[in-house]
Amino acid sequence: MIENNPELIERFYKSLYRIRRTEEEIARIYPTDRIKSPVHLSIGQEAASVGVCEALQPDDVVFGTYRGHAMYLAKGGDLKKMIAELYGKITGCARGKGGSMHMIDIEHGIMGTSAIVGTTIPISVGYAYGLKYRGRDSVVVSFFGDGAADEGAFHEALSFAALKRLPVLFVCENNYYAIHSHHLERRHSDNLCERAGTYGMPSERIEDGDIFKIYESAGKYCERIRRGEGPAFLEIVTCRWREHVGPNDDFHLGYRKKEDVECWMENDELKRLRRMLNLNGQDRMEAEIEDEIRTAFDFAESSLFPDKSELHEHLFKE
Ligand SMILES: Cc1ncc(C[n+]2csc(CCOP(=O)(O)OP(=O)(O)O)c2C)c(N)n1
Ligand SMILES: [Mg+2]
Repeated sequence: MIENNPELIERFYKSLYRIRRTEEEIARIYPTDRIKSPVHLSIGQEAASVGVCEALQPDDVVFGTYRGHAMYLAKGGDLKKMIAELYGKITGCARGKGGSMHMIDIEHGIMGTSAIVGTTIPISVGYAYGLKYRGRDSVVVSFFGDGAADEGAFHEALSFAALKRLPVLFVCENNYYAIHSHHLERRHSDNLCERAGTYGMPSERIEDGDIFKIYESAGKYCERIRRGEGPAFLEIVTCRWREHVGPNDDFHLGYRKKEDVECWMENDELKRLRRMLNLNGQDRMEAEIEDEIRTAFDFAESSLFPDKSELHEHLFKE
């Protein structure tokens, strides 16, 4: 029973707490206009990124979407560079020119995120093709939302990855909405796993957001991928607590029921893990993370904006 493994509980809790608190700070600072980019918060969805990324090896790589803070932090991305990027500062992970939707930290295997829905899926498949061609045994994880599964590129990428038995784990964070459209307003059935299966890859759907199940399933698929048996598909049903973009909740809009979100809040993985922790170490761990977050915001505040000459840098490969 991995639920009884104290080392794992601590690792999961630490990562979940770090992401939650970082995003709560982003939400708090956002109205001051010091953050210069729109923010798509992952609050409520963290267990998907943490469960999957904890199952990876350091050499594995991830690609993601504009809702990418959790993935970036869970894979070990530099927090100072992330906050500086949100502030539009030169010390940011994309030199202050990308903002929240363009998280990247190649040193830690975070290959990039994009604002254009679905675009990183074929890019991650291309990357996996490159890895296979060179005989490397790393796994590529492609994170995307349920809305991306409506794009043609999603289907083309899955089909090609299965055909060439590429080392990709597709991870769909299904929060049921593309902006304000429920998935059943966008397609006939909600079973993404069944669709992935028709392309020729194993797939699994985790419906309750249980981080241990996510970790085990991702680990199982990564082993399979490393054995050269081709791609796999993991659908993680989850819930975005805040508005599509921005720091607030959005119950006043009426496109979803408050009770549906509150139900996920009551079953929050962060709270569950906190109850499972050995309380002795918890205060110290949380204090260290709070310190790291404060330092990251101070770093962003005191960094400089890019010089005008930066405008024409990094547009093309040099
Ligand atoms: C190609 C493309 N089409 C439309 C949009 C507008 N758009 C931005 S976010 C979004 C919803 C995507 O939903 P999903 O993939 O489920 O991600 P979530 O926001 O739920 O994390 C849409 C349609 C876009 N950015 N790119
Ligand atoms: Mg969605």
